[in-house]
Parts: sequence; structure tokens; C-alpha cells
Amino acid sequence: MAPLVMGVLNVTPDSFSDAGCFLDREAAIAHGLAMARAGADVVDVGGESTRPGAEPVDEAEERHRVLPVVEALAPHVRVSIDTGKAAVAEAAVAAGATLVNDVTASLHPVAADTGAGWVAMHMQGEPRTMQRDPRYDDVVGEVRGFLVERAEAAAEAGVGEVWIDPGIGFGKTKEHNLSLLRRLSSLVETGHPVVVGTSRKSFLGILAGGAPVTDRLEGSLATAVHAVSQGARMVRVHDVGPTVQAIRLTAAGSPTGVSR
Ligand code: HH2
Repeated sequence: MAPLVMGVLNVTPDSFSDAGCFLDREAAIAHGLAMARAGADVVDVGGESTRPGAEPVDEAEERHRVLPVVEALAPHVRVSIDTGKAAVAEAAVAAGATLVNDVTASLHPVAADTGAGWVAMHMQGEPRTMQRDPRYDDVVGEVRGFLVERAEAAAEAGVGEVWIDPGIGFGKTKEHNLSLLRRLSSLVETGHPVVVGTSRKSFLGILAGGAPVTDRLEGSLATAVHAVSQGARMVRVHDVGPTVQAIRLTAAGSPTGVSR
């Protein structure tokens, strides 16, 4: 099956790469529709930044940011809700979202109750402090073990669509991120569909000699192509049009025919 592209829509004042760009409701909706036209299979709406050091947002504010945007986009494109709060996830599904993108990997009961799909992402610690000194004995084994346990719990609870995500940059150093990307096959082999989000993240800036967040398209595309070539079934990206094109071009030259 062709890999899917999930477009990032941050309705926040403080996200790491597009802070404040889409806090205005109409701008957010327009950007979501533009990503759908550019080939996004899913638009991922988030109202709380999870960048390192981010402060939590209260529930009412998060709902106020995301719900009108979800409602406006849902008739046009599949919408996922990027949240760690059960009540926000429930309200977003009621407003038309059909996928819960869960950086806390704990909201499978909401997916089970509502019939939505669920993305379980791995994070060590919590956003405010997660990048202070992340440590693992075996990052690939630990992330895989955690995600398989979560996916099995969700399946047991009756969730029909379960994705797993290594959580690139969430309590992970550059080396941890690279180990996970190199050995993505270890997650793919679990049989659960894998989603990967590397887009514009800081390890790409480090690898590119200090490239600022506005100058990480090349690394974002290279790692998205790498991820789908390794068997990831979805990539979460800011730059939808270029990613769709990069995946298509890779497929055209691939003997295994990853296609879109
Ligand atoms: N990364 C971010 C947010 N949500 N969800 C999944 N499943 N996987 C990811 O890698 C992932 C995610 C962080 O990126 P972004 O939304 O652009 O930034 P912020 O959290 O600052 O809004």
C-alpha cells in the first residue's frame, strides 16, 4: 500500500517551527485545505505545543483552538487530533476527527469508545524536561517494547486501527534519533503500521551544521524518504507538497515499488 502523508497543522502560538502562523482560525483552515490539495492524506490538528520546554495549555483553551478547525476540515480531508488530553480527543472526534494522535500513548480508551483510530507515540519524560538528559540502555529495544505493549493493550480494548511511532525528538538525543531511524525495520517487523515524524526537528539542524528551523527542508525530505523506504506507512510533515513529490520520485526509481 502507498505510504501516507500526514500534514502538520499547529494552531498554537509556540510550536517550534511555525509558532503563531496558524493561531488565527481562518489561516489555520486555509492551510489545512491547502495541505489536502497538495496531497495530504491526513491533516493533524494540534492546539498544544510539545516542543522541548513547552508549557502545558489548559483544556478549555486547547478545545477553543482546535475544535472549529477540526469541524471545518473534516468534510474535506481525514483529520487527526494531536493531543494528550482525553476530553480534547473526545470532543475532536465528535467534531469530525477520525484519528487520535497521542503523544502520551495513553488515550486508547477514547479511541475504543469512539471508534477512532489511534497513534501511540513513544516519549521519555514530558515536554518541559524531556531533552535535559535522555538516557537508554537500548533505545531501539526499549521503544519497540513500549510501543508493542501499548498497541496490544489498544487492540485488546477494541481499537481497530493502531499505529506506532518512535517519537523522534521526544526525550531523545541526536544519536537516539539516528539509531531509531537506522533500525526502523525493528518497528516495522512488529506488524503494526509505523508513522514517523522527523520534519524540521532539531537533530536535522545539528546534522546540517546548525541549520535553523526555517532551513531544514532537505533533511526533512531525506528522512521522510528514508522512513518510507524502510517500511513506514505514514510520515508526519510540515512541507506536504515537496514530501509527496519526493516519495513519488523515490517510488519511480525503486525496484520494490513503494508507490503513491
Ligand atoms: N511530533 C510533534 C508533534 N506531534 N506526533 C507524532 N505522532 N509524531 C511526532 O513525531 C510528533 C507528533 C512535534 O512537532 P510539531 O507539531 O511541529 O511541533 P510542536 O509540538 O512544537 O507543536
